[in-house]
Amino acid sequence: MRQKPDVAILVVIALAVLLLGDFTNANERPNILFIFSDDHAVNAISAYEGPLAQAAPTPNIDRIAREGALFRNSFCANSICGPSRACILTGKHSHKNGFMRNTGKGFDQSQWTVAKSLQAAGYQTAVIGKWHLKTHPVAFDHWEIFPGQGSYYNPVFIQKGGKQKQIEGYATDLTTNKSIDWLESRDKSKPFFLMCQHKAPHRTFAPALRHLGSLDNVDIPEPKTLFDSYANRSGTLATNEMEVDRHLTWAYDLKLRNEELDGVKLPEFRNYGTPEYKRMTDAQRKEWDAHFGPKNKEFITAYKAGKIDPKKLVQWKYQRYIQNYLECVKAVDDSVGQLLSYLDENNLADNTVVIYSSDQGFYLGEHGWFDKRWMFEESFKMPFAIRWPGTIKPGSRPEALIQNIDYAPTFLEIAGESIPTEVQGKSLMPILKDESKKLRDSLYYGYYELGEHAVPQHFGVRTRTHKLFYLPETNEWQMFDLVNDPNEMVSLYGSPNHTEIQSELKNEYHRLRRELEAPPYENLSSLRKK
Ligand code: SGN
Ligand code: CA
Repeated sequence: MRQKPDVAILVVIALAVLLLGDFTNANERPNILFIFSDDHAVNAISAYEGPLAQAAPTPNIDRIAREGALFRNSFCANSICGPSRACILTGKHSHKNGFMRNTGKGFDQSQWTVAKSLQAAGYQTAVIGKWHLKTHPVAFDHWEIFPGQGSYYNPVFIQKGGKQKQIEGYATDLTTNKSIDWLESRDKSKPFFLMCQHKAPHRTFAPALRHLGSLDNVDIPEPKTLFDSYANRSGTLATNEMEVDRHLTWAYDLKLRNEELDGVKLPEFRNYGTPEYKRMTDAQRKEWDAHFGPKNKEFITAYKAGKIDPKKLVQWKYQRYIQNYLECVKAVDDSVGQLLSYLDENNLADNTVVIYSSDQGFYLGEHGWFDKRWMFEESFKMPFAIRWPGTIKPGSRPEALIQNIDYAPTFLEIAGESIPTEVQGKSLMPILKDESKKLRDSLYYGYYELGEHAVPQHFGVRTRTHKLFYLPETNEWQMFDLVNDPNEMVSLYGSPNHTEIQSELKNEYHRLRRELEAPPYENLSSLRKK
């Protein structure tokens, strides 16, 4: 009889230990803050020390790189928005997660995602900002997303439950503030997984009012390939509709409205409208006009006087484009600064893994282009900076080839969860612990889009030193030596001096396609008829 109370006490103690153990464990599991932007090229991040680093520093993104690791060989699996996001959520290539193009059907929410695993493991999950997967987020305790591409000025947010609400302000700032509000109001007994996803610096490149003019007196260098003739590569390059010269539209992209033309007929004029200008409040529009008005007048006067020859015109367009783009980046960098400060002030910095990335790269005038899609370096590369105090050595610069399909398994390993066998990516954990480690020798790429900007479908392989890709529509192969021709100006495919590397790359391409279970090339004519 005397034993009973002892047993009860033991049970209570055991339960307390178990509960406490669980609780401590939950608190110890690292938080994951994933800060993600849209179309932010590595060349526009100063930590990457590219040609624009001096003109447009990004001190806050650079802080993540300084205090953690910066991956120079980080790539997407498919250089376009929705597909990149689907690769991130599923850890799988586009042909496996089904979201192969922006123009396809919505993301299949019945499949496994990293958010589902993290939520089930007790993480509080949230996504705020650009989503672009058509079907609403699943496995996020909180979400507030832009419909489709979203807008820069006074954007509409769709809130969990489907209600839409327009909010006055600038999209990047609103996305940041909402992220911080959520961090404040979350259940603090649980670890968190927050995806803070900006619209910027995506087209139409509309900067925040506070950044207008901030680059006026800065010399922004032109890329070496701004006047690329597209010789020595597939003829399809010359027919892409993403040239700074011919396809950036005057009012929409370059902020020179019809009303300001003063009777001048500008070349390549297409009326795309002025959606952001129309969205502005009177007060916002006044500040916008005070900035662009006099500059536009000066340009039109010079143009009328015949002072702007075709070459100068491209240079003017490039400057106008890049200024706006880089000014959009400034607000993204501010956002990173605010989020890092929030972590510092709330004693969260030590136990939060912070990532900065963007859905794909972007052409900042290289090859005469804007936009993305191609497997060429500028759009294939994704920025990837990651900080995790105590695990990642500050200032790490891993050389490993990584891809967006690796993020999901990495997040799972950070959270101590197992990685489903269907996941095609690999956890970055070995590299986070030791920057000299590598995951693979080659990467597979597949681009499936059919229309906009007229970039053809292509599929390829990239190694540390070379790249090979195939264009089914024209039945062409392209091959580049990335060491001797880093700007990818001459395809070596078919060159008698490179037969050995060519067959090695082809074998590797076919091996990857088999390993990843890539489907046969699509029948494009029947797809286009649909
Ligand atoms: C929009 C843009 C394109 C851009 C695609 C894809 N046109 O359609 O220029 O390539 O998005 O971008 S716009 O007139 O709407 O600005 S993505 O990042 O969402 O994939
Ligand atoms: Ca994008």
